[in-house]
Amino acid sequence: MSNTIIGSALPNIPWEEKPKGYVHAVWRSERNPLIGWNPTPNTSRIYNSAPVPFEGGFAGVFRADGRNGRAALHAGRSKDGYTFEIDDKKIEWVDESGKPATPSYAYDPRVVLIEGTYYITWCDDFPGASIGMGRTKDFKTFVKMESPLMPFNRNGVLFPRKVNGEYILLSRPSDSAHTPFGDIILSHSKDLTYWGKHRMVMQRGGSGWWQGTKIGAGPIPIETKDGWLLFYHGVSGTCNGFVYSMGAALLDINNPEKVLYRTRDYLLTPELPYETTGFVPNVLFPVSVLSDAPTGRIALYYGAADTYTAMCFCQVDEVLAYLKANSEV
Ligand code: BMA
Repeated sequence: MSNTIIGSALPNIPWEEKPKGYVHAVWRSERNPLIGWNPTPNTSRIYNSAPVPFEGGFAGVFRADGRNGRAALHAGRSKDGYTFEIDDKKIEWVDESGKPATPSYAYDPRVVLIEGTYYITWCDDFPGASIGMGRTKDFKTFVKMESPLMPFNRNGVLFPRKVNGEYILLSRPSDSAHTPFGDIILSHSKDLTYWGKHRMVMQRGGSGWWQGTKIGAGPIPIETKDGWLLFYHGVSGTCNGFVYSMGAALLDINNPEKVLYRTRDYLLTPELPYETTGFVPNVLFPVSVLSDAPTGRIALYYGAADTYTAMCFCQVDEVLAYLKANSEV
């Protein structure tokens, strides 16, 4: 048992015990990759996706690259969090007045339940990379809301509750291409429409080269008694292109722009064939977490090699202890 996570119980969280002899704080699912090539007739790759608990099982918004190579968001469902039924057709968004509002491309969705509504953020076409924001209650009707921030921006991640009476959004200002820079910024809003009071949270760099080129928020932060646990991606530039790894940070609970601890070394980096080989080799991109407060279990979905959906696990007390003992802020 654990009383560290402040949140709901999720007794049906996908879970596998840490393999015997494995020494690190985060371990991969034995069932990876969970989604492979050509998962539906009209999609070639589904990855960087966001399943969440829904009606006793799971539902979510999935990033699917079509057979024309273009990225779109698709709705999907799962009974067990391991096997998915994902719509072959992309989500058709409507605006607040019910008019069609489907973006020309969309990718890397995050989904969070706030006060009974599921909010979705993604990388949208403004035109130009920007953060899209929308909502659903049933994963059938999706309403596109106002863009929270100006382009160029990506990796928009909402907090699961207001902090000091305001919604909080993490973002990563960028350019429209394969951005060679990037830091994590935080913005405040009273109504999810007007955003301001922008603050720097974390910058790329530090002694570890794995996060030297750019960083971006990953899944929705997990509320713990010690602070907000944020998993994030860190990118290293090599002569053969970018390498995406995963780290974590602990942000102050009432003042989340303040970083209390941050992993000096990566928690996971591309090692296995489904991470090092695929459409874009050497990408491990964390996007979504499930957590079970009573046990402290965390299951995290990540995209692998811009091709596969994969999962890894950790226990909140172990990962926080690692983070505190191996921190460089
Ligand atoms: C980023 C985004 C992600 C992708 C990553 C690695 O810029 O496009 O969707 O996983 O690059 O290619």
